[in-house]
Amino acid sequence: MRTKITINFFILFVLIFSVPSNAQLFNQLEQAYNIGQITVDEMMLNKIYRLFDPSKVNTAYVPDLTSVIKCGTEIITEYINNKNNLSQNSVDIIENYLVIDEELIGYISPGGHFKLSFTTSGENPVPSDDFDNDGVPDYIERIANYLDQSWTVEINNCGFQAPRDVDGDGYYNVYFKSMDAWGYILDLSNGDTKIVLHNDFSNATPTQDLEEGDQMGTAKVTCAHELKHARSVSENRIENGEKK
Ligand SMILES: [Ca+2]
Ligand SMILES: [Ca+2]
Repeated sequence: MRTKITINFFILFVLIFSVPSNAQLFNQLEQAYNIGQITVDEMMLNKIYRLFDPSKVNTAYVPDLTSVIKCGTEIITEYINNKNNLSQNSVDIIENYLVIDEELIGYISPGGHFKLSFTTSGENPVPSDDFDNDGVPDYIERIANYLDQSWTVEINNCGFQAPRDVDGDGYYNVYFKSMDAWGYILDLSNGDTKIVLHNDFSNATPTQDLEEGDQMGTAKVTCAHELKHARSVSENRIENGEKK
């Protein structure tokens, strides 16, 4: 138990660095909803717009368009929980942001736990630099190593429940998207999850990771954080009596 607490504290400590919380970011928006000034559709759409397309945000309610969102999981989960209360038009708009409709290249992490699906062109390109000339973008190889390291610590060493894979092929799926968050998990209706990470972490904030630097240091912490969300979903469902 002490190890679990130590690791969770470490992840939280690094991630908190100089980034406003979602509660701070959406304070005025939620107040407007609570007093009936805006509908649930307007509230949810503005949160999703802030995550994926800030140019569409109503700045009367969300004035801060520049701060990064450290984790979008809370927003995505709120959408899924509220989906039945939203108009079909709002659902269609939001689902359109969640789809990654591009031809993707697959890469299996060296540890064999993850399948990273990416593209180096289009709307969500990852950096294509390949200094070791092995045909795989170095960005993808580094992210794969961060994910494998997180798996070793959280699943193998600490004994947390492994997250459930979306397609049952044995590799946990990871995607990349251009957005204002560093990452999020998508919790599908059957309890399977997938991780979506920022496509290049150009929105990183200063970290204390001197070895990796700000950009990849933020990526490293985000990999651990989103894996924590993913395996928490599995743990909660098993605690509720569902099968692994
Ligand atoms: Ca490479
Ligand atoms: Ca899979």
